[in-house]
Amino acid sequence: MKKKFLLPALLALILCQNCNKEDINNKDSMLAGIISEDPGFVFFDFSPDIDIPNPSFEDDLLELDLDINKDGNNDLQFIRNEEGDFLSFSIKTLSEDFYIVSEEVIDYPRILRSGDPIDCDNNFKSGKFLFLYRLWDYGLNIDSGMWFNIDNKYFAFKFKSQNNWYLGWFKIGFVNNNRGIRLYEYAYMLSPDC
Ligand SMILES: [Ca+2]
Ligand SMILES: [Ca+2]
Repeated sequence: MKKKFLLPALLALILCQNCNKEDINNKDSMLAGIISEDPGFVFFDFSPDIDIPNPSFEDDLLELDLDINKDGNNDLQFIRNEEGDFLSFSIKTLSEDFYIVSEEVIDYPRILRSGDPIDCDNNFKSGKFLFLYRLWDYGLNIDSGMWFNIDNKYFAFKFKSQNNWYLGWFKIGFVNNNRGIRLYEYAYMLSPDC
């Protein structure tokens, strides 16, 4: 009788050698832009999307604090800074338990496309990160940053809450000829081994 169960078990073992580390069911990873039915998965859609600056507000909205996990403490700050001939967009983590996946050498949020894997071993950092800046100086146009003309892509984050780790993605874009940032939606999921 026991032999009957041995073969399927062996097969499962062999198949699992090929288990994809990027599989959405793997608790240590998730995929940018992909919505899961996992019970530990939270999805939040801005509807309507939020633009910074925002013409529907009386004052131009230049900074926006977000409480990603709705625990009463803000986690992320989006910043639009325009002074004279200088315009920049950046993002800041507001808690020491909140991290963003950054490029290795310079602190730009890494650009992810839909379906790109987000893993615990990505280059997570806290602090302030630049999306892009534009400077008009002495008749020269100086552009820097990796997020120019990106109309909808993702950056990844992780945070710790009540001793649990969560991995997440955030969908944003730069609109109006790179003069505005648009926030679309975000998601996160429980990822115990981060
Ligand atoms: Ca929070
Ligand atoms: Ca939206």
